Amino acid sequence: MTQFDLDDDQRAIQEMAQRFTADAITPFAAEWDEHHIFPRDTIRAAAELGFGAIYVSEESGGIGLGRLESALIMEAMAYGCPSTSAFISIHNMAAWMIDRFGSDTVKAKYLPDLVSCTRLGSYCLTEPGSGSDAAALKTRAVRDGDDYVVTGSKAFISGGGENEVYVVMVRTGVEGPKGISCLVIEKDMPGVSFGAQERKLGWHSQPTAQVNFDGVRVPAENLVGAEGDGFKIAMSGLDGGRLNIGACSLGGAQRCLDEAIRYTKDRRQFGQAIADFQNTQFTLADMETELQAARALLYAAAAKVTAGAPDKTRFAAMAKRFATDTGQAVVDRALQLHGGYGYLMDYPIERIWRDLRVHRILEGTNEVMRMIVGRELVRG
Ligand code: FAD
Ligand code: 2MC
Repeated sequence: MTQFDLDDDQRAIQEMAQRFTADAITPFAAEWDEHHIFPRDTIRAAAELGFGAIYVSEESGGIGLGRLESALIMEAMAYGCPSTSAFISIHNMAAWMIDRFGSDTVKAKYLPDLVSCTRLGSYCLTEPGSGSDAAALKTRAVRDGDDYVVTGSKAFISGGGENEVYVVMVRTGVEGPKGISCLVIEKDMPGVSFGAQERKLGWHSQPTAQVNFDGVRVPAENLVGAEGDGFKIAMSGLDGGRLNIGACSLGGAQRCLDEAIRYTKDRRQFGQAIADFQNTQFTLADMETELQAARALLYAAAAKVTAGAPDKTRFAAMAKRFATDTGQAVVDRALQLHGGYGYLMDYPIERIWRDLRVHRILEGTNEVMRMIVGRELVRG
């Protein structure tokens, strides 16, 4: 049976993340959402527990854990605030790409500050003209002596304008995936600028902005991996990122299920607790069942990504699609069970509903997830 359960170390990590969330995230999340506060100090406090570099190797200063442990941490933090948890996930993805594929020089230059969250990292793939079709990106980097000169724009960048370190997919060669490379670009390099902060439905505790590069000179030593490896590096980053986003949906949805159980036991209509209606119990039962199913798939996918299994990308895509759709459906039913009160900001449900909505869009839309799975199934 043990293969279907967490081991003692995993439980200890989960409990540490749950305690951190209860103390440092849950009490403040509504205020961060309402006033669009970016909780940089809380993110730095998370880094003191190692959560800024969960699967960065220990040699590079990270805590060197696997993807299941990462999912447990993300799920726990999302119980308090899915938006902040997802932000920390993106930072982890950027740091891991540098650690896994970067030279000793680029690692030494950026990882110590990323591990401690003294500097924060963004992941830059999407452009105004290329979202789902990521390999069509146009931001160009031209080699000139010891530098690359970078020109173009990245859209929707989480942390845009705020973060210090941008892991950017650029075109150094031919059209398509094989002409893409990965470069680390700093906020303060001349020619880097930012669009206005995007005004969003959710994810209010973190900034999102376009990032523009106008002839930015980037030292060639900032290349991560070899020229032409950028698309594969970006995609392998997303194998882990997608698990984490799925985990953030599970954490937010679990919170809403717990809130719904509490609320329906308390709220009385027609002379009885609404928890006593069969409709309520059936709804809660379906929410619990679907969440457990999504969690089981996500943990299985996480184990495959840790192990580098040949089908890891397909499993990460299935898990992301299923966990984010399920999470949204669970939160929506929790809102319904709260009646009109669920629609008010007095309860956390509407915030989590708004935060989880974007998980079905970013890190690859759920249609793209189906494309990844479907085309592999029919491949001869
Ligand atoms: P499109 O690609 O234009 O898609 C529009 C619709 O068409 C979608 O429903 C899509 O599923 C569908 N579609 C497209 N192609 C197909 C197809 N072949 N078959 C069927 N349906 C298809 N990007 C980053 O690089 N870094 C970030 O930090 C980041 N943060 C984000 C934060 C937020 C809040 C948001 C909203 C987005 C963020 N993104 C980020 C961008 C995100 O990854 C993209 O929005 C997403 O990949 C979709 O791209 P698009 O918006 O251009 O939509
Ligand atoms: N790991 C390693 N390599 C991979 C890979 C992965 N997960 N996925 C693809 N590759 C390789 C692939 O093997 C191929 O190499 P080769 O030709 O040597 O075999 C190469 O990359 C090109 O792959 P595809 O042929 O699959 O490329 P295609 O252009 O068909 O697109 C698709 C693939 C649609 C899956 C990809 O463009 C995609 O994931 N789009 C969605 C974009 C996305 O997820 N954006 C998220 C932005 S980040 C964000 O939203 C945040 C909030 C941070």
